[in-house]
Amino acid sequence: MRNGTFWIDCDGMRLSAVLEGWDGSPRPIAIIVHGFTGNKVERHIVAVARAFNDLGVATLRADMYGHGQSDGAFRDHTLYKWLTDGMALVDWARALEGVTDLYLCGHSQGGLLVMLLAALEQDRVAGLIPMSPAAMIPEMARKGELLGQTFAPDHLPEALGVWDHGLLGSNYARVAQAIDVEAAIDRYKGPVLVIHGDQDESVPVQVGIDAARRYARGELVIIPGDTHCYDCHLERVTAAVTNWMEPRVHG
Ligand code: FER
Repeated sequence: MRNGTFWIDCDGMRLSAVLEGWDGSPRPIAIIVHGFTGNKVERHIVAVARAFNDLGVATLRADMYGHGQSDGAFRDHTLYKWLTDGMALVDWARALEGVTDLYLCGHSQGGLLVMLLAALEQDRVAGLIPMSPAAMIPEMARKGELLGQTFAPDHLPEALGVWDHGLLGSNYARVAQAIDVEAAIDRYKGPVLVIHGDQDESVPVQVGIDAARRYARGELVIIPGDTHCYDCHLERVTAAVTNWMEPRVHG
């Protein structure tokens, strides 16, 4: 194994992943997950990876099912498929030579994903960093409100249109409706840092505030004046990651 881009198998589907900051010597690793319609080379995803790498933490950024270079159709992706992907990434990272502690970090839908994954992997996850976490998706799906569209939650349309991304099949909403975010929060007892911009146009900042409060060991950093993808103050986001991680890595 070496740093770079390669495939990780998830039950016959290929996930495109980038490993950085790894050299086989003992060090933590952070798995970093992008959001809905996002990918592993987005500016804010790469910037956060750099912050981990600068602390001596290896990073594994991956495109999830139906996104970026990975296999699967966008239309067919669900949070269950992303959870299976996430468990494959955790297994892969844990098997990597020299890996000590495992951290999970994700943005928006990837933030929700790592919150759910931390509950499943609670004995393996040293810390969790949800960024602008889209933790309201399950409740919105149950109400029949997703992507600015409304629908009857018990008679789902075959597909929802997603901007320039084509269609999203109804299995997405079926899965989202079945997910219990509060139970996942309550199951993870490790340290959590939630980061959220207070001008987020996609996920209200209150969602991040509520999640941080509910976690047994939740901390919150609000980025004043910033948007969903941190267009204004990305350096404050990376500083928050650095400040929170530093004593865990070198303390
Ligand atoms: C929604 C609002 C936000 C939604 C998804 C998101 C599928 C996720 C945003 C992101 O990951 O950036 O209604 O519905």
